[in-house]
Amino acid sequence: MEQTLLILKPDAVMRGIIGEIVTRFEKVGFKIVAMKMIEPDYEHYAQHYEGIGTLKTRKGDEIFESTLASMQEGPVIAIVLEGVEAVEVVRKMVGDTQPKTALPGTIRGDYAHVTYGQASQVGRGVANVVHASADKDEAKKEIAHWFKPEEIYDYRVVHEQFTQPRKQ
Ligand code: 3AN
Repeated sequence: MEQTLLILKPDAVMRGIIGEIVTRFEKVGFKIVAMKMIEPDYEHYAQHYEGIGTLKTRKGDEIFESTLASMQEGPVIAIVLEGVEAVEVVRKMVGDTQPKTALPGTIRGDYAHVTYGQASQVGRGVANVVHASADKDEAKKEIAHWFKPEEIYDYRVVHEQFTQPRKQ
């Protein structure tokens, strides 16, 4: 089974919508194999967003620094989700990076409306509720960056039976 990293950003934690967001992934059938509240420092986020995510290279210094500052406004919830093609399905549920263009039904489309333009006017990283790994390689690197192997648990959820061969 595939694993992916999901981060509930400070805006999600401070708005008190942790439960609502986690519920969406549980309803879909993803298994939560790791979860913790954590308030990482600049270096941790620099490695996450540039070392792994190449945000500075792709979007420049200003967006990189404002994103790191926004992420350090409070604690976040880090989660490892496991399921069939978890990386792609979780990204689908998360929606477009810019909430204004994220479709209704996605987390960013349902829980935020802000734009890149407004975020840059006020010097903030766009507050888009969650982060999710972009591809399988990023997921592997991000999970290793946020969790020790012993923080990731192995157990069964009841709906796993529907992803296993049928009993004869
Ligand atoms: P995603 O998080 O959808 O993979 P990335 O990796 O391009 O998108 O961006 C990482 C984070 O940087 C975003 N989640 C957002 O918070 C912030 N960000 C990206 N582009 C902008 C932008 N143009 N203006 C403000 N913040 C941005």
